[in-house]
Amino acid sequence: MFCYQCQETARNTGCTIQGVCGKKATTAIMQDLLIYVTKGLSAVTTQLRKEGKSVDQEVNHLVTVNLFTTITNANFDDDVIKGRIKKTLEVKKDLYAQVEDKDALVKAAGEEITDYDTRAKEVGVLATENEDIRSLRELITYGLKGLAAYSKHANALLKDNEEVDAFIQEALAKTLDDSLTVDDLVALTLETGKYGVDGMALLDEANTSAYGHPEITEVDIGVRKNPGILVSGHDLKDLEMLLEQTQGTGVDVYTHSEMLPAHYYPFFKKYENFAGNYGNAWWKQTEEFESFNGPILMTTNCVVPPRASYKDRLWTTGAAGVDGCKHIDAPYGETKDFSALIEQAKSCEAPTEIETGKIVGGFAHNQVFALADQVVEAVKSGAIRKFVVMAGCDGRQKSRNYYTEFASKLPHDTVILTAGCAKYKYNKLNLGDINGIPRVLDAGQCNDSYSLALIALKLKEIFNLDDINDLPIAFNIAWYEQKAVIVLLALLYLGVKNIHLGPTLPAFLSPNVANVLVEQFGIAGIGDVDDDLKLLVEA
Ligand code: FSO
Ligand code: SF4
Repeated sequence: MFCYQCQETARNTGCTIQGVCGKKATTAIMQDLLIYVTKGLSAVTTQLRKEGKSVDQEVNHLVTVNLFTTITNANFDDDVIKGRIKKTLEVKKDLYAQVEDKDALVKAAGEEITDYDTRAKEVGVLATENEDIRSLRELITYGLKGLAAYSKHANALLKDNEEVDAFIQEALAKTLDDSLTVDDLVALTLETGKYGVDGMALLDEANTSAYGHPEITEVDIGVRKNPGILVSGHDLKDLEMLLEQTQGTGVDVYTHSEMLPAHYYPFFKKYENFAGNYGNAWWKQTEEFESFNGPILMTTNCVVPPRASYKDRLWTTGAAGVDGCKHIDAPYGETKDFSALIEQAKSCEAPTEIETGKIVGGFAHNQVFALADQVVEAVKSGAIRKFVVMAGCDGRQKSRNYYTEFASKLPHDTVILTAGCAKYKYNKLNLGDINGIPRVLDAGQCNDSYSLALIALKLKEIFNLDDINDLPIAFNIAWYEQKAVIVLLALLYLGVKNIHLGPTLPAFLSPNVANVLVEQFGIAGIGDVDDDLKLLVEA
């Protein structure tokens, strides 16, 4: 196996024996094959569109779920992945027969595969020999995985954007096209960022039209006395279905990690058993799931292979999967039946309290626009000197303590804008407020980085600036997996320069590709906290 798609890849070069994330080699190579056949299918659908034929929404959904399944910490179940390969090959074969100009297609489009193990070992990342082409192909593929995940969440709320799907497929097909040069692929990378913005906008629209606009909300981080169910991941539709089905059962529902921002949506506030948030970012789950005592529902990536002590309490849905854990699903638009999970909850003890207090969030675009006068006044008076975007991911590595230290040492006239699970590195530090504006403004999940971009664009308009980079905003972003890649590409597309990215730069960037990012966009790594504070705040 060879996988280097996330920030925790072994020795920051690549996982080759098994994943640091717990992914086995057998799973890794099947994921490679799933990506390969999905690219083949995408070549077919792209050609069909060129020939003026339409592609079913079901095929679009097959592509996005396939990509999502291979995101870091999403799916550890080999049988599920093999099933998806089989299904993809079947759909591809049918559609291939409809292509008129078969000569226009790459090999993968018409390829029939029966011996999965053999072929899987031939089609991985290292199959591309030129390291710059490989680097760009992977950068694009990872961005598309993130975009597919966001699309899938919108799809669950019955919102689709055919243009985004068509782009995902076209770009996937292009990563198998040997005629594309480094320059072509750099251009495709930026175009991926453009569709990243569109994909996040689609999800934002889907979430806010279903659940209202996030608003300032205090979230309890303690526990109640009833048995509970813990919901993790990003899928708000799953949460809604679970909350509906737990009414009157005596079972409380808690959010975990990236599900915390669900509390900010007005819609969910009507559920009295929607208790609070339990625990921290994804990587602490092995301890926190143990002490939660009740069932846990993983709605997306963010799964750490479970300990035996709670494995029978871990359930998955959607693209998430763990060998030996129960999985609940239903087609888009239909209700998932969570009754077995709720039954299990009733027999469990209430959660063990691990923290007490409250955290505040809900600063997505609508809420911040409502506070615009106050914010602009604070900037004009000098009460706020600078905003620092510290969105992104949290992770296991000790080097991420940098972000806690950076946040706590930031001068008192600075405000942190955040989204994603990176916030758990500093959202319980009580950093205070500036004239009533909290110093940590949490917009929501990683996809709500879109809100941060809208806020920046709004400020640019208010201050009448030509360039987003003239705003008093610095970017110090933490990344871990492929959703962060699409967020980064989206920011680059929007013209944001001088983003600091850590705790390490991606291993999949070859020196030449990294240079392009440094020279064209001013991307930089992180350094010493005090030096970076000077660089980012004083400048
Ligand atoms: Fe991932 Fe990052 Fe959203 Fe976290 S991009 S790691 S769990 O912020 O959340 O999916
Ligand atoms: Fe390694 Fe990350 Fe790939 Fe897991 S997802 S195998 S940790 S590079």
